[in-house]
Amino acid sequence: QTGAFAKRQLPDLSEQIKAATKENHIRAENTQLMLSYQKGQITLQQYKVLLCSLYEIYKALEEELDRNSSHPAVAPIYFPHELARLESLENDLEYFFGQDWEKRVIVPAATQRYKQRLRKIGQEKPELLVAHAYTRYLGDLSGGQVLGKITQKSLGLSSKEGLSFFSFPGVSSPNRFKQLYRSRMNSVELTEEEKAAVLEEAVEAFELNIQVFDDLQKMLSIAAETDQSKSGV
Ligand code: 1FH
Repeated sequence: QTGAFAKRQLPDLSEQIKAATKENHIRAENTQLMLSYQKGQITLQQYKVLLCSLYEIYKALEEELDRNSSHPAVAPIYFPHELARLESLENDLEYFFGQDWEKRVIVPAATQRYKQRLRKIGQEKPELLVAHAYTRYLGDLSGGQVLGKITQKSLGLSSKEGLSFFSFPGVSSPNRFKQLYRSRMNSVELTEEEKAAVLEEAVEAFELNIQVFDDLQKMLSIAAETDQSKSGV
């Protein structure tokens, strides 16, 4: 088929990573926590524990991105001004938990594992950070925008208070920014071996997210049972 001089066009990383994680994305959307979320059944308690986990995850992700910001596989996808979520999460946590929010952050085991994975990669294989940054940031710029509106409505929040996680003041068009981000991902120079490892890590990143959602769900149902027994039901 291909002529001797025709160079076979290899698919871009952005296309490969999307295809590689397609099934995991469907599974994530179908975790129990997210199904009730999408139906607008999120409670304040659920949202608060989700914020706690997101805080721990973004703290690790963004500290590792910052530390590796001049690494050749990180520099092209390093957009702290446009994307950084840590400060907005801190603001939201303070809004919901008050001044002493730091003492009240509780996360399940899956969140600890996710965090540890990010730390390890930041220290040992920074070229894999792109997989994690892609999974979180492009997700937040996609489905996250819908989730923001659902959250506001479900919790009956009037202004944007407690919802800064969902807003990206530095991104005027999420779609155009996603295009830019994809082109930057595609400009990262990776060996075939490294590229395969990035794809594998993206699948892992989705799995870690799914485990966090499942763990949060479990944590919340245990809390609900305890409340019931306390009230003698
Ligand atoms: Fe998503 N996502 N996502 N998503 N998502 C889209 C694109 C991405 C939802 C809808 C969409 C998660 C969750 C949810 C990514 C990661 C993650 C798009 C746009 C939509 C509509 C598709 C397109 O452009 O073709 C909904 C709804 C979700 C919750 C109910 C979680 C699992 C994220 C990972 C942590 C990524 C990386 C993309 C970009 C794909 C691309 O390459 O273009 C979600 C599930 C959120 C469970 C919270 C909890």
